[in-house]
Amino acid sequence: MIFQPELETLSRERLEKLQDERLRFVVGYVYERVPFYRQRLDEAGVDPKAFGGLKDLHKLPFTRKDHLRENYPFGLFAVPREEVARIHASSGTTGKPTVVGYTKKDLQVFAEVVARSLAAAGARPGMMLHNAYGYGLFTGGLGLHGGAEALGMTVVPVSGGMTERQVMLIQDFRPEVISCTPSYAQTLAEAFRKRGVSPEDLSLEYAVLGAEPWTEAIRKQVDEGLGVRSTNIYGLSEIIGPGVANECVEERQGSHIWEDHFLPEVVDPDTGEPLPEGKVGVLVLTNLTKEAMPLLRYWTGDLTFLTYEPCACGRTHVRMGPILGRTDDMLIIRGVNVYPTQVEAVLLGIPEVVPYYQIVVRREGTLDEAELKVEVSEDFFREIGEKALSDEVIEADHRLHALKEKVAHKIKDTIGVSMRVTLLAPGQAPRSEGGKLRRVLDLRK
Ligand code: ADP
Ligand code: K
Ligand code: ZN
Repeated sequence: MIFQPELETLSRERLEKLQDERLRFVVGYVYERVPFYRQRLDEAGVDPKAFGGLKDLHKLPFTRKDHLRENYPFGLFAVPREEVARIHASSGTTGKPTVVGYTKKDLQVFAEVVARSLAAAGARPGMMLHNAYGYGLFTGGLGLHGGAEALGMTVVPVSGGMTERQVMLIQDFRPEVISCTPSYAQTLAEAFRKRGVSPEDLSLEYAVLGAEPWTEAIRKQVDEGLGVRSTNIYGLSEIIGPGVANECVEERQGSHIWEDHFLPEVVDPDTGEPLPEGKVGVLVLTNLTKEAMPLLRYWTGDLTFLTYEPCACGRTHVRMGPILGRTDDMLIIRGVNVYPTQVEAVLLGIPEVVPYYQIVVRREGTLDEAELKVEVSEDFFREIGEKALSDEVIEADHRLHALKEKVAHKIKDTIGVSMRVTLLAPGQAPRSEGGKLRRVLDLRK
């Protein structure tokens, strides 16, 4: 089923005409309303009145995550605060999170693109959605929720965590569709297997998985473990949230980007030059219809490629490949975005440790496990008698044990991710040898 067939199957010619009109409009709109864009466009020598639409897209300056941080919280809003109907913020941010806003109409568009995504994933009006994305400032939970309601589904707003309860609700309520991160789908599959519940006994037919990178190997596990056909949902809060793109369940060969709202490009990560179809580079997205906070050429940092080949499902919108990696140092741990600098900020606030640290991420079973190795301060080390910091010593010394707990709690409270903390003696964490220091060891690949 196609949710908005007239829009999702527009001919390339008509789609480009629509994009061209909308792009011209949005460039003038942000120039008039957002001082940041007026300045950026002036600097780039772009006069909105002379702007040539789609063919001049490459002349527009990029918008980057730092620009959102620098304009924290509402500096990029294009409407008065009173007209903002909802605020979200990027997951796992501390210090200055990236804040985004939506007008009533933006929320309607958000619901529509998620409804398109759900329909592409196999969902139908009347089906039940078990929505295990986190609710709150994170766009996942409320994003899927609004889309499911717009499609006419029955929504179960379970949110993340409490696997026992989820397992029970899925068996009792018998939903046809589930939405969550791919790693959480693996966890649930594992939980059902342990209980001896076979996939044929589960009501689930479709799974809509996203917010973190995943592979065909994970897809196979989830499909077999839950007895579903799973598809990829892609999005980011800066652009709208989940529902920027979704795979069609028929083909599962790339995710259709809802191009009448989000204009995609793939550019060279080093030069920013647009790349031809099929070449891997950074995905750059421009909001064509957003009112509260439209972004021009937003640098997602996500590496992928585009294909304009017609899709057998009938949708004409361009498809993006899977996310192959990121160009910045952002980590995604259980769907939550984590920057090493956030960890550093937490450590700076704890006098007994120094910001010499390393984050090690492993995949244990189906879940991401993060370990934070951090050095204690020299003063603190002297106080505890310069003992070798073995696990036994730490467990036996209440000061060391308490410090370990304190670091773990602060990390969890501010970043939203649990990390196992390992205390190191002064001088034991890796130091830069002149080059870039590898503070992150991602062993999941
Ligand atoms: P979301 O609510 O979609 O997780 P965030 O703004 O918190 O939004 O995080 C967005 C980032 O999450 C993206 O830039 C990308 O790196 C990652 N992401 C989202 N969906 C996917 C997906 N389907 N595959 C890979 N990475 C994804
Ligand atoms: K994410
Ligand atoms: Zn398709």
